[in-house]
Amino acid sequence: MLNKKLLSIVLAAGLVSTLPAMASKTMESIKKKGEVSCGVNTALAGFGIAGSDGKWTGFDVDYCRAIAAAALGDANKVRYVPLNASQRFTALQSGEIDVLARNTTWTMSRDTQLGTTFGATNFFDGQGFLVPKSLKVKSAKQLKGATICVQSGTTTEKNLSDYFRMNKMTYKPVVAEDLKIVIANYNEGRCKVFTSDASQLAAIRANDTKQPDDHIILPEIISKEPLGPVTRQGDEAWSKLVTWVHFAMITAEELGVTSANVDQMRSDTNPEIQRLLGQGNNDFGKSIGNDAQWGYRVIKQVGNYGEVFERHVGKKTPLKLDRGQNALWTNGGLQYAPPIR
Ligand SMILES: N[C@@H](CCC(=O)N[C@@H](CS)C(=O)NCC(=O)O)C(=O)O
Repeated sequence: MLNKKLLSIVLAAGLVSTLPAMASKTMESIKKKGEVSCGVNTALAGFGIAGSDGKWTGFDVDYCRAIAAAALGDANKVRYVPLNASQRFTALQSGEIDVLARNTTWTMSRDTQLGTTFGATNFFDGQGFLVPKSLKVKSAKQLKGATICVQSGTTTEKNLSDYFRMNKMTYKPVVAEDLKIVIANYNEGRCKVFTSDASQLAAIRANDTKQPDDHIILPEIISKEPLGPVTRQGDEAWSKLVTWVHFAMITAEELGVTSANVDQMRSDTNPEIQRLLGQGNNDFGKSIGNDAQWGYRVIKQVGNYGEVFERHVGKKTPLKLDRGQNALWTNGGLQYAPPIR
């Protein structure tokens, strides 16, 4: 048995280049259950919603599917647990879910005080305001004294209070825990303004208002909302797997590997593609408690990041979102993956 000092000397000398694969309790339990328990939105079209057939779809749902494809070999082996904002961290802390994939903002207190951990940002967002056109408001600066609908247990609530205080304006929050109630409050006029992350405003305008064209999102974006999956602290192998699933999807987009061409790409000689897909002697899965083909399965069964974005929230969907900050770094966006090597 090497003691710590000796181990560091050995590592520094480059005599031992890797440590043994990390064991993951979460992975063990998932294998036993045969499914990944994934915390998702209660009903937010484009991100996470169950259809009348009970089938879950959405951008975040595809993250759950990608994790299941990597961890269990089958994107369908997911148990979806719908959670509102206030319930989500307790569900993770208690072990009810293995991962939370539900527009959750990475903040310092959430990362360091809740026994939870963040690693990937799968959607760069920011908080905005949705208003009926009939209000004839063009800027958030005109919202003095407004009634504003907001969901509790969110960063949204806090940013709202900071923004109005900073701009020396008053407002009346109309708060509810359940998204359905927040939406009903807005649609039934109990508030004039709806505030949340801009992506969620686009989803709500498209799917939950009578006439989407009667509503506009104001130009001000008042916060940074880096949204990403959350895992429990203390199971690094699992947390790293969840993070690297996102990086694999970004890497695939960078390399032009899609769900449609991934089988051909397996014989491509580009070493980056070989590492992503676990070809040749490459096995980057082992160190995250997995096998060499984890990346291949993610792309084959779910797709690369761009495919998932366009499928659920892109220009051809009711949400009509631009890639914006979620474009690849090579296209002027913020989505960037560290190299697989
Ligand atoms: N990103 C923010 C807000 C996330 C959030 O919960 N947004 C609401 C927008 S209304 C939502 O998506 N609710 C969906 C639900 O409760 O199912 C956070 O992490 O606190």
